[in-house]
Amino acid sequence: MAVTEASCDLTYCKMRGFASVLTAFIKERKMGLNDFIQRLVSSPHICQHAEVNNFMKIDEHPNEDIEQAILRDGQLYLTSRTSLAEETQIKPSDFDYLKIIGKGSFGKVLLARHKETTNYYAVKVLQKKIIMKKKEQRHIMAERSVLMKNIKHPFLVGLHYSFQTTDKLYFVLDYVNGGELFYHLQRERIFLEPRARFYAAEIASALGYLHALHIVYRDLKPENILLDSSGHIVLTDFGLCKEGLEDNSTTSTFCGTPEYLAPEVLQKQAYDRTVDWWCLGSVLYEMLYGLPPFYSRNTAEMYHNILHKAPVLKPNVSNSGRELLEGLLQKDRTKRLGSKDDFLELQHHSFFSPINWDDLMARKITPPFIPSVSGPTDLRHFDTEFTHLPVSGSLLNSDSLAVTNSVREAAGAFPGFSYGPPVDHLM
Ligand code: ISQ
Repeated sequence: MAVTEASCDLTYCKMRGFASVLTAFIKERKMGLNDFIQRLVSSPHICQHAEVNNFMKIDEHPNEDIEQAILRDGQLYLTSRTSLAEETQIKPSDFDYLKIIGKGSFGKVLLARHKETTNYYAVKVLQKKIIMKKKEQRHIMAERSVLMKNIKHPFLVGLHYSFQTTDKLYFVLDYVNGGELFYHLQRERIFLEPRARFYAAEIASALGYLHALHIVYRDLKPENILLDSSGHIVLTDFGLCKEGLEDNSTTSTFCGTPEYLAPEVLQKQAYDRTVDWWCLGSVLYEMLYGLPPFYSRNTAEMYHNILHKAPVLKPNVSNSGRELLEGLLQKDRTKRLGSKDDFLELQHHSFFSPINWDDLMARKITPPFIPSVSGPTDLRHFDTEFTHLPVSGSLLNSDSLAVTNSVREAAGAFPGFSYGPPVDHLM
């Protein structure tokens, strides 16, 4: 059959039309699938389901080049493990480890400089073995997934990467060196109200943001509240955050330090996001009065006070300040300030009336105090108990350790942990 130019054009047009319809169809299906998977992976309850795991292939065949869903910069990507590893290619030896700046039961936080870019980071290194012994994988994976949940807020520490070696997990975080808020509070005993208000407002806005993402911080405590070099709040350590709490749901795991523990947590009862408003009340109380609200050197007495005593609110704090503390330190969480409209209730409280919340979020409010630091390597605000410790060489050559059974067991216990931004966003 003779093919005329016109019929060829027609066929071509038809083909193009068909192709574009097909492309649009595939795109739509792909978006639908992405949306579906995104919902799956952002819900820990659903993710734990065997069939969902099977579908996602998250826990199986870790060395195979299978397609999997990853959330990166809030976007869902379908990729293969090997290509992710190749693309991310971030490893311990990419950094110079300069000092230890913090230490906890699972591992340590180090000041590190990325060799290529010379940018500074706080690298949190956790020992898999220890996490596994304490059966804390779920918390740690929660920390990673919380940090990855497209969390970007001016007063929350940012995650740049997470990666793992056989025996360690690494979080590459924003580095801030203004010191712990309570390091400054201890030096000054109390803060005047405008200063306490500024910090409480920045903390509240970070908590309100997390709540909007169905995340409960739960363990707000002095060492998790840092200042950056310009004097703004940075909340760290999402290790004990609880994810996936929808409006009506509660959870009842217990851990944390006693001073700021809400009565419901202390009693191992179910709790919800209002636990964070209790903790904020405790922080604010300590800033204004110089001690935690129910403090006693005797821990049993402190527990008793938390459960049964009203907070002592001496009149050296303004009426609105005392009223706010009373609302936040309400033992019955259903009556606590924030139990109905969450952060909105705090924003509208008279104690915060001098705060312009839009300016606060835009970091436009000048901090009441600027920590004196000469540059990124100025560690004067970190505890010398840490900074004087030698940086262990095992950070670099951890994978050459003798492979014991527990190391072997720990090695595969954190599938899907590693994370890195696209190459053109590196650092
Ligand atoms: C960032 N900068 C300094 C110290 C830190 C501690 C924990 C997490 C992040 C940090």
